[in-house]
Amino acid sequence: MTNSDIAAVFEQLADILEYKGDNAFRIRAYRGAARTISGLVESLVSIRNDPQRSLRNLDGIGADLASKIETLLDTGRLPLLDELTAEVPAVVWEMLRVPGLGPRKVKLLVETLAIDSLDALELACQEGRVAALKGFGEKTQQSILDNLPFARNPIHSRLLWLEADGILQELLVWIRSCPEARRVEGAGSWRRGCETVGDLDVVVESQRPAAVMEHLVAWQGTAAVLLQGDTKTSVRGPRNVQIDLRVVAEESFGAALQYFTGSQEHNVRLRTRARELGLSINEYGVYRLEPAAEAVPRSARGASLGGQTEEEVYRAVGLPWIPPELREGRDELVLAGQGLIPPLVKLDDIRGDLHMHTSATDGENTLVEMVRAALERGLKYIAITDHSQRVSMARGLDASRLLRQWEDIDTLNQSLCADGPAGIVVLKGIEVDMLEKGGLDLPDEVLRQADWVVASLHYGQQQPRDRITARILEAIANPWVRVIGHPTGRLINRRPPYDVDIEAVIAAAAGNGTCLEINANPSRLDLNEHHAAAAGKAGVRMVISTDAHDTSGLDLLRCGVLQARRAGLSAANIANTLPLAELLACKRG
Ligand code: DGT
Ligand code: CA
Ligand code: CA
Ligand code: ZN
Repeated sequence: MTNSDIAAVFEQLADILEYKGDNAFRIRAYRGAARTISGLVESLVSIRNDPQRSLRNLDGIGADLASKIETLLDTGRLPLLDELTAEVPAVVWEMLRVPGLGPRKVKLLVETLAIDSLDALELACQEGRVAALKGFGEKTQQSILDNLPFARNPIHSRLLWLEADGILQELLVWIRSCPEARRVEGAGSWRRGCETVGDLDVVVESQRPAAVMEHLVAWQGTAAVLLQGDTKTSVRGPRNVQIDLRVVAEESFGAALQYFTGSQEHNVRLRTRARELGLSINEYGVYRLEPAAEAVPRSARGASLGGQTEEEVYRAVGLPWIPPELREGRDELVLAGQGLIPPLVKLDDIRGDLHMHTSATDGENTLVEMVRAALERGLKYIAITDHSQRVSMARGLDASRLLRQWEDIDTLNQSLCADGPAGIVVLKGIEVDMLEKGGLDLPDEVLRQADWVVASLHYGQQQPRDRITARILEAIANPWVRVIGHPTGRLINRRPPYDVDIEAVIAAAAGNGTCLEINANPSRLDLNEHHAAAAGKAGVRMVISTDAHDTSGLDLLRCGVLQARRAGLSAANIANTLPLAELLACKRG
């Protein structure tokens, strides 16, 4: 089992226990464990096998969870989950995919209305039976109806990029351990850094394809073999994901990697360009197009003009290498042809993280622990941005608690520079809520004392477009607000964005010098690539922040960087690539 499988098991346990009305503390522990595990870069197997380390040293993993992880690693199953699953009707899992329906609401629907399918749920809504339930009402009923197509759409069951990455990294380590494998690379939508990934594609260079394919079949993550050919094998892997492996010879590796990285649309355009130059590109290489080439067997078509590396393939059609994140068949070939592909922002360019939570609100780690973790990761500055009071579920801060936190931050900054220059500067920040009725959750006299204000919209997400847009525009115009957090509120696979006029938001942000966030959480990635690209063109600076709720959450920056790269953004588009003094000079209150 991979990290991603195990995280999914703990999420399921938490859902099912919540459904059954179990102890809130226990539920929280499972969710925390799932979060820690999905944020781990290293595999649980290697941590367990390292005699110097212990699973119990991971954040939020005690003796009980450690032993459950071991059971999962050893047997691939967890008896507790099997038992609990048997006690709950299967429709529960389907219903949990409807945005806005949590375990408690699902339970009420199942037990009082005897809902046994999404169709039955739809009918119950249409007949008004859902609205009549305690705690539901007309609004919730309508929102369930609106959200049913979302839950039914298979696109919302694709793996998040980070989940796919967890599985793929373990797979790559395994394939690279095969003595017959030479170059081994992941391709497809994973390599392009897409928000979600359908199946995993791996390209391998080898002179003995059969040995490499046998090696994949022998992987501990392989659950079933779907197809086995001479140079291609497909298996079902962890989390039911399909894995497509292609094995090619040295002279074709670059051509195959290019082909299987896609996207399909990018490849179609690249081949069209090749044809116009009298060339043909396929997964084996680049060839000169002969008249009636189809009639000639491939082996007789003459030597390949390139294919050992991707660079050779692009060079053959007069182009520089194009970063995979841009290969979506938009304008990348035109830009590349004019030498106008921008240098994309890199993880190393990011100097600070400007959105994170501590145990003062709904974070898992203390201020000091977060700062230490940020220092270990080489960040030069961070902003502590806990929730404001409106977010009562997270024990949001009122003015007096916030001012006390800021005193702690002052003291901490002083101690950080007690013996020489500080390695990191901690900014006094807040994630202030945009209230349903308009306005912000803390007065300007408080906000003006902050170093960094993130304004976010968490409540009233069902309001009509003009209301939502007006609330955000008001926050953008506030002189103390530096950045709008997760500007559309979507949660990938779980909740559509709220209805907002994003063009108006971008124009206002540009006009006020307010930044927009690219929230790096793999479920948010908000702004998305299209909006981020538009914001960049409009001259808006973006901030890539993790919104970390624990120390391991700080590792998510790379997901936000990938999203920014897909939007074609450079370091100059991203505010937190700036040195601190320049960052703070960006928008003056
Ligand atoms: P996914 O798996 O749905 O997240 O998306 P991809 O892009 O990984 O798609 P996939 O796995 O079907 O194929 C990987 C790449 O291989 C794809 O981006 C382009 C190339 N490819 C696969 N099948 C075809 C095809 O039938 N025609 C063309 N032109 N390209 C293909
Ligand atoms: Ca794929
Ligand atoms: Ca595939
Ligand atoms: Zn936050």
